[in-house]
Amino acid sequence: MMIRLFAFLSAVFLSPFLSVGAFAQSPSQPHPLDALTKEEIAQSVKLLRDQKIVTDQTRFSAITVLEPAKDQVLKWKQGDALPRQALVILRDPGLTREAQIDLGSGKIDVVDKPGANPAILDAEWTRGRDAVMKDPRFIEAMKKRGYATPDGVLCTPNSAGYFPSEKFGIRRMLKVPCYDASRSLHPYIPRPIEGIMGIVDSETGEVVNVIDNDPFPLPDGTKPSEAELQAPLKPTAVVQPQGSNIKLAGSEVIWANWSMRLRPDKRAGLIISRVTFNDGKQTRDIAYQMNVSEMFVPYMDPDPTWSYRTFIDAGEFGLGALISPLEADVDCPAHAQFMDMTLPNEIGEAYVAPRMVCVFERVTGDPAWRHYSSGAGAVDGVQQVELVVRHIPTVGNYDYVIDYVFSPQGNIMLRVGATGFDALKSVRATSMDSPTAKKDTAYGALVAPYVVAPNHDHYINFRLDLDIDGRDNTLIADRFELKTDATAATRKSYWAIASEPWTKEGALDQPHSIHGGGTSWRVANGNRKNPLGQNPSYWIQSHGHATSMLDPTDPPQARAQFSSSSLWVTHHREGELWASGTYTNVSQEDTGLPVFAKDQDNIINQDLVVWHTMGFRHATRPEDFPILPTFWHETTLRPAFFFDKDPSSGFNPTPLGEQQ
Ligand SMILES: [Cu+2]
Repeated sequence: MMIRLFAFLSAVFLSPFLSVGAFAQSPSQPHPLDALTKEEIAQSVKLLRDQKIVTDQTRFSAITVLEPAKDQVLKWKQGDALPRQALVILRDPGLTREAQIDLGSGKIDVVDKPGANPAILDAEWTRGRDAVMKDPRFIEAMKKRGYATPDGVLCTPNSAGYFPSEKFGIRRMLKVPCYDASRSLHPYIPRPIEGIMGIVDSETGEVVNVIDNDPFPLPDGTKPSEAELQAPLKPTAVVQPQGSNIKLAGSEVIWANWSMRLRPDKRAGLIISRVTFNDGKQTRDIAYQMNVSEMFVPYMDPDPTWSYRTFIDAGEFGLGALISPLEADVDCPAHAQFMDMTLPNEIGEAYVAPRMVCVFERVTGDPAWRHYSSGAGAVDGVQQVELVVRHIPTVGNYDYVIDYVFSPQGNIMLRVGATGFDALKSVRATSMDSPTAKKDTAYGALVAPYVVAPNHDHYINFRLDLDIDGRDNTLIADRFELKTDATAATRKSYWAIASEPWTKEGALDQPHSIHGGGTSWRVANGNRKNPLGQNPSYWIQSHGHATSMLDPTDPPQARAQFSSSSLWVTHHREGELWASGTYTNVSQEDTGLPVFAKDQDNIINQDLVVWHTMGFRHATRPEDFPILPTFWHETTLRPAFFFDKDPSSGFNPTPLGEQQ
């Protein structure tokens, strides 16, 4: 009998209707991997103050849970004592320190981190902006552009990048471009003022330089006319007449056969841990942890006020720090459950980020499977339903919709949708027929009169600590090989799969898309077998992701070397968390993956971490303007030999004579 397990949602046309669920982190069912509570953040700061490790001037770049060792977490059971430690990154002028605090005993270990630069602090951002806007060179440069005073001008500091020729060393620089909000391109897109940029030491407030090149007058603002606005479609929504199938308990999410734990993180945004699938007989490990570990966005414009724009967003700003509240019926369906989460600020206080994550089920509108039987004259099948776990950091002009999507078939899809708006540059050209058009569009597309969107890349690295049926795994290269037989009377060529283990840590320099030949990568457990005698595995199926084309000696590329490969593999080690290293603000080189992989450890039958760089080149176009329609990219973790059948089908493959 066909079992319709996943047909309990139905898409219908109707008006918005359902109430919005909400819950906060529950302190009642704590787990060692949970985020620090408000009380634990306060306790950490009090201990540091009581022991005179910090002053009122010290800034707290991070106050985060220091995870117990993986061994310890895997042995831990509900009811056991809860090991709790905090990791605090402290910044005083010229000095970075890390404090490890045992919240049980109150013991604190502090180490200096010479030369390390944590993320840009709010206070620095404001100090840098204000210092530039008061600088006489800046005021003079603005006068040349027709601004009698900087009032009404909007200046927004960027991370400065690191360029050895500038000789700033480890100073915490910011670079400050400005915009004219009175001549906006859209209600929230101010028009860029080109050729001017302040360079400021954000810690001292010293304005080191003001670049003032090629002033030209800006045109007036624009806004869409009523006639240009499309008439809205009639509403579409999803109903759940029997309620939600999602169970939330503390940080744990349970849906269908899946369970996982969610944790907010100031740097990563959201960390998902202990991802398991119950196959009806047992609960099986798939991932110990998954999260975005870094994001690199280099722009491709050599203009001196643009070329530094090579952002390493998670380490320079923090995706959790920039998380935006989610809106029902825009960001997530109205029936989604929204989660408030607690994060620390830089003065040592906890705050609640409202509606930071949403969790919902959806029907995709696609068949999960179907078959038309001509004998019966009927279609049999079920519709696909999936679970989405979503958060949306807003990093300057970009909003990144970051989804983890779980299917009843055992798939996990990692999806990133870039929206918001392209970074924009004011130019003289009004069309490609303008005299300056060729020069203006050498590194980007004209997206509106007087506006170019410079081309750029997005590289989002996911740290995937996969544990396929346990910790000891092997990375397998499934190579698609051509087999030929010139003497055959009929077919002369075929492909076959040749599988071999990948033996060492490092970047995988082979294309790894299953499409178009090449190699498909699989994390397998060689110590287990499914009922068919095969080693349970998960394929990592990306879909043509880009890798960085920048020269390896180009300073931005040296800082974000992870972007040179779509897939890296390392041996699991405690504390190796960030693809570009722990300290990326004005970093000189990537101290993450290239360092983690340097000793080329043997990784056969070991605890592996795979690091996937989801990359896309953003060649801009007028259709990106004014608001970028969400631009999706996806990678699928897909079971292979993990099950002995489709786990969603209910089909029993046992021969009839052997059934009990
Ligand atoms: Cu883009």
